[in-house]
Amino acid sequence: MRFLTRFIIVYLCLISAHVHAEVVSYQFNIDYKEMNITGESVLAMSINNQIPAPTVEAKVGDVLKVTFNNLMDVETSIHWHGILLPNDQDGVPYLTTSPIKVGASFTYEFPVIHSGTYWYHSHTGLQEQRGIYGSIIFNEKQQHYQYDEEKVIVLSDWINENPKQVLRNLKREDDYYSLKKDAVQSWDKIIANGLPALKNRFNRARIRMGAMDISDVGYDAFLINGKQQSSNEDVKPGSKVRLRIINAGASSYFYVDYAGGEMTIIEADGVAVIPVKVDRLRIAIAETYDVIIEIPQLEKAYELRATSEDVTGYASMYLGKGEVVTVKPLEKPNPFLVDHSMHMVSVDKSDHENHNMMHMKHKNESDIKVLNEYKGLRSLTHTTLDVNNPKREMLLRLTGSMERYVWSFNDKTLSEDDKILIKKGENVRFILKNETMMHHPIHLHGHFFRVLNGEGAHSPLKHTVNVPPFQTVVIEFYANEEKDWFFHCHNLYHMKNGMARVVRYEDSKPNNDLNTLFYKNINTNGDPWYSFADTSFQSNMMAGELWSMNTRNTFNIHYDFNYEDEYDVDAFYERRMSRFLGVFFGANIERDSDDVSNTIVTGINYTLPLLIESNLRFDSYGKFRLELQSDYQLSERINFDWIWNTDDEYRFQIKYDVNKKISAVINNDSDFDYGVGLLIHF
Ligand SMILES: [Cu+2]
Repeated sequence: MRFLTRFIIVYLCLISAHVHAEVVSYQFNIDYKEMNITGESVLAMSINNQIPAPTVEAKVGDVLKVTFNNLMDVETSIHWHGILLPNDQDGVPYLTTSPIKVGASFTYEFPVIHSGTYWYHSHTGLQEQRGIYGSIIFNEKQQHYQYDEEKVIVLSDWINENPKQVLRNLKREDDYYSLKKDAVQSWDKIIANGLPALKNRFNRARIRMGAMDISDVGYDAFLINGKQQSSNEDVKPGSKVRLRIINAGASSYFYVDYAGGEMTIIEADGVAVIPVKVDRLRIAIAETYDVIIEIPQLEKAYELRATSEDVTGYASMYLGKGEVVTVKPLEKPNPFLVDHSMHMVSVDKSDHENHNMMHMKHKNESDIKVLNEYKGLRSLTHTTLDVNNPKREMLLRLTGSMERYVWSFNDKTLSEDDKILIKKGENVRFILKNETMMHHPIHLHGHFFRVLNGEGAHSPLKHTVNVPPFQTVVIEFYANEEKDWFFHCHNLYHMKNGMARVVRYEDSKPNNDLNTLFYKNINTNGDPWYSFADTSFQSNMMAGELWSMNTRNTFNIHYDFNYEDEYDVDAFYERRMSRFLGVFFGANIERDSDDVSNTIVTGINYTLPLLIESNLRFDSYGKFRLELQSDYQLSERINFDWIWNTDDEYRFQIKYDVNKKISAVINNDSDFDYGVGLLIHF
């Protein structure tokens, strides 16, 4: 009886709590917006005509109700990044939630059950790069931090080019943006960096690794709250300001520096941590950090600067008024003296020990404190999982490379392997082993996981974790949800190119047509083709290449023609078996003076150490031929390539890139002799 009474009281309380929950509503329009950030007018995407979108703010206990009207002529969606919410409100189009169709409205509604700084963004195509992102503040019922005011700091990256074109460029050429970023790793610079750099490059080539990649895209600007430069004159000297820093960049990591002193981290990914002071904050894509800064007593304008990790640009916000106090600019990382796991190969032993490139310092600021991959980041509360739960452990290798611009888990893209099955009630542990040269910010929807960073019971809870090149990060979480949750690299271009999975609770499969459509779409459209062409007009010949590729297949047509009656045409289909091995078959038509030969050919392409491409082929006349080729970037714009085969045919070519569309070439070919001309890239 007593139990029943208590039960009824609790039940009534729950009802009244629900009845009294305040509904916080927003009405937003998603539409195109003409933007001009760097002198070029660009059709971007905005929410309520703003980039970033307006802040969504509510407090724990509220019900959030946000309606979006899609005024664009393409469908869209909104994902609530880092928020715990019902599966059908998560906003991954088709997987969990209906897309917001053209001309339609959609209302997301969910209870706010935890506090923190988060963000929302489109999960459709590459729209996030175009501007559909905004901040979320969920306030606690009772504030327990001490500060005078707070500011939201949304970091993002901006490119004038259409993101679809960006993706195509990355598919075409692994270092497409290096010229734009002033980061071409050419031999003249390697030599200028001396013996350690030469050795380093040789060692990399020996294990078939190309130049170091820090970032994929060459951006036109980096933004704080949509601006390259801004100021906040109203902050008071001596006051404490809470900054809610969100990295909404599509593919940029940032360093945040503050000219007024240290920053005290109080929350990471919206979760309270034991306060830790840093001089510089490094923030991976899609993470959030809350820090408290002090505005010095002296009335001046103190710079808060977000520098992209590749140090190709930055955005500044000035806090306070008066004389400007700037941040000491970061030095560009030297890619020539960093090995494949981003360790310094410099001869200076003290530098060599522990500092990876991300913490390369200005020579006289050697005591700068930056959190090194979450070491020293400690949750305020114990986060240990119940040891009695059944356990599931999975190795997820982060795989892929810049060469074909394919990114994957365990060598398989989302379209090749779509699900990771787990069960409710398990302690799930993912071992994330990065086998690539790039950082990957890995994000799980609808959950917080512990990052096993050596802090034991205080391991921090996060929704996004950075996994550095050639390093392993272990995460674990208690599986207390249901249905399907997206799990992916938050570098937008990596996600789009395969580094994604669905974490499915196998005991509660979603059962609706929408979800079925998601998997159908992956199968039919999940591996798009990209087509390219090169053609050259030279004094001695015309040559060209047309190719189409997706994750594992390539169709290639190659031709040479000497303006008389000699030509050579190859048409091949190649299947990529691994990063280094491809198997092909096709046909060759060759005409020398008056002799025409048609041959069926098959063979393998294999990348040899020192990055020499070998092609071993066997033709219908029973003849073998081995062909070798390679190329070297001599200077920023000059490239040398050679090709030689066992029929003693050869070609040497020097190419000067006028721009990304046109190169001037000069070559010597065993069949066509010397020539000069132009090479055009389509
Ligand atoms: Cu990635």
